[in-house]
Amino acid sequence: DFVINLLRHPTFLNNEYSTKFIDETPELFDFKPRRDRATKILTYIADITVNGHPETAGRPKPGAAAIEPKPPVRSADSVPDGTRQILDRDGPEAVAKWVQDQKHLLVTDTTMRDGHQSLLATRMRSIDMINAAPSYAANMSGLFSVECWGGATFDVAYRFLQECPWQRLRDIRAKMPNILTQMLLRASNGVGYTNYPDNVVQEFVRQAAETGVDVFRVFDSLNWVENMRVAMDAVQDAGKICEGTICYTGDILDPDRAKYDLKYYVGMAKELEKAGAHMLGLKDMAGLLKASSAGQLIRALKDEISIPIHFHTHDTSGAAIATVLAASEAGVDIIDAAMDSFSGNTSQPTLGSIVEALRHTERETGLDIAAIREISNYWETVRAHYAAFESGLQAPASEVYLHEMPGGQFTNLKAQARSLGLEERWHEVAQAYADVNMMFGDIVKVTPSSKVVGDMALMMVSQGLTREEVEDPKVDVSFPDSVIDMMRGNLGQPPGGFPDSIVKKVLKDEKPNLERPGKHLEPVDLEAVRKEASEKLGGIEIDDEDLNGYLMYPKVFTDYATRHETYGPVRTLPTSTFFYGMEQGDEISAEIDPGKTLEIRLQAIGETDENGDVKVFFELNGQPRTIRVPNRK
Ligand code: BTN
Ligand code: 3PY
Ligand code: ZN
Repeated sequence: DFVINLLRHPTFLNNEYSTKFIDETPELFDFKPRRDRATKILTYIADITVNGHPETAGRPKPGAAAIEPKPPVRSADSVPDGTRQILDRDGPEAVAKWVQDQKHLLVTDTTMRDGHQSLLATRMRSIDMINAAPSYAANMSGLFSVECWGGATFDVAYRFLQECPWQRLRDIRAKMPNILTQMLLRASNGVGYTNYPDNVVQEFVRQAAETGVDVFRVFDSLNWVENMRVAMDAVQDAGKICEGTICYTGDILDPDRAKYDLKYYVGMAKELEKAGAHMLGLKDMAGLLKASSAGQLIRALKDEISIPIHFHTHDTSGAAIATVLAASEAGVDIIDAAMDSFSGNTSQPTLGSIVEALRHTERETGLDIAAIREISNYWETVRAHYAAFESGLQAPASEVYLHEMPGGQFTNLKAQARSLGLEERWHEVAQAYADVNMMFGDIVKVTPSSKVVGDMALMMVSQGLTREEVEDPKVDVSFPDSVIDMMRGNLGQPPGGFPDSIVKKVLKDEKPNLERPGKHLEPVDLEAVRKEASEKLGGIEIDDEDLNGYLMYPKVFTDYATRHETYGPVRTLPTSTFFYGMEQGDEISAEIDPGKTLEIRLQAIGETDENGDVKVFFELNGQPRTIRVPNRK
């Protein structure tokens, strides 16, 4: 039955479906009664309209700028060739060679990943990205890549946005077929916070490559190359671009931070080149590389390795553009920037301003500034809808050189501090963060090691503990689980190891594991896990993408899948409706399949009845529909 239904389905015949075709096409299951997707979506809208969305309750509301975002113009309907065609035609080494042959500075746009991760707690929804993708394809084909996947976006898509990260990737890829898509991968920590068994990492990379990632920026949260090889090898096996990445910390000019000197970075770069990296990523996740040292570092790296260099930084200090220009001057090949309206502060430096700064110079980017403005104006209206997730950060600050928090963590930790009632004591948290770093032996702080440092800092401020007290063998301290886990060696080893005294204090008599964590993790039986996930979800089919979601985050995935069963493809709703529901008289469209659009009008909201339910009256494609939801307010 099923196969015949599938083959006859018009979308299948037209070859225009995107992912989750089976999941999203219930007529395939017509032999099995279930609620249709329109009813599910109306139920979601009714529920949010009556009860509000839990994530936006009590937060600032979108202001007057939050008009419905109109996709930016396209200069042409045909799509010019870009970097993607080089990869597909000639492979990753050819892309690296092509990059090196370019005189101009190449640019990666981070808006769809690090931009919103660093400014809006990673809450940007797929639909807002997919609507921009055709203009990138038409007008921005000179970009090196668009970073649009990985990091925290994977988890947040399932957990908070009720959408499938794989589908996001597939849809962006389909609408932007000429620009390389880039992801951030935490090596053996995948897109999670813990070390996964090797075959889980390998399977994740294989699937990401198949679904649409072209460039994998692979880093380790303690800069341990040993712990990066499994992921790097998997990227190479998939025929994609492996950007082996150094995380930058400290200050190469500071004699007191000699652990992270020029020699250290050059040594790590050579190791990564030897491990088969097609490019070197230089990831300055906190924005610590100063303009005064960038030239020296980039020149030294250029002298010592022969692969292209891709520089990433954050503008937390307000000085990132100076560093980018210094790196450009020193010959860096590619830099990261965010579209203007998603740039600055804890995000990347401003793309349009970098383009302008290099105009009429040897390194002129060739990007079209009018197209950049057009796209940035679109992102500006998109951003207005996410007012609930703005951090309220008012100004850049040099305090970042004290605490060294990654841009993607800063606002998160601030929110955590707020929830613990420590908001007015933020500057103490910043100082504690710096103290914990030194207590742990001066380590790289980036997900997940940054979370460990943050957990410890919050604990110390809330309990009024100083570094001296924590280190004092006579003071009894109950450490956060994440600290115990890291001292056990479960995130690997930093250069020189963790200081013996702190390991002893945390682990007492327990001996840490100094080997690569993955070495001690049994491979996962993938088919058994697929079966387990399916059984937990009432027997639904678990495809390879779902399986990879489940492997990273079992509970987050099953919660998502359960809600999906109730609410349907809510990813197709406009962002205003998703977070705030509708008002009487509002009309929206939701394209639930290519060419299949629901026209939804909210006619009226009834009174709460004696059972505590509310009737919400809709018109769906011109036909009246009534949905009853509980009033939980
Ligand atoms: C989330 O909870 O993270 C988002 C998914 C939506 C949850 C639904 S929205 C309608 C209903 N009201 C709630 O408070 N939760 C569910
Ligand atoms: C992440 O791992 O999500 C990061 O952005 C690290 O900087
Ligand atoms: Zn970053």
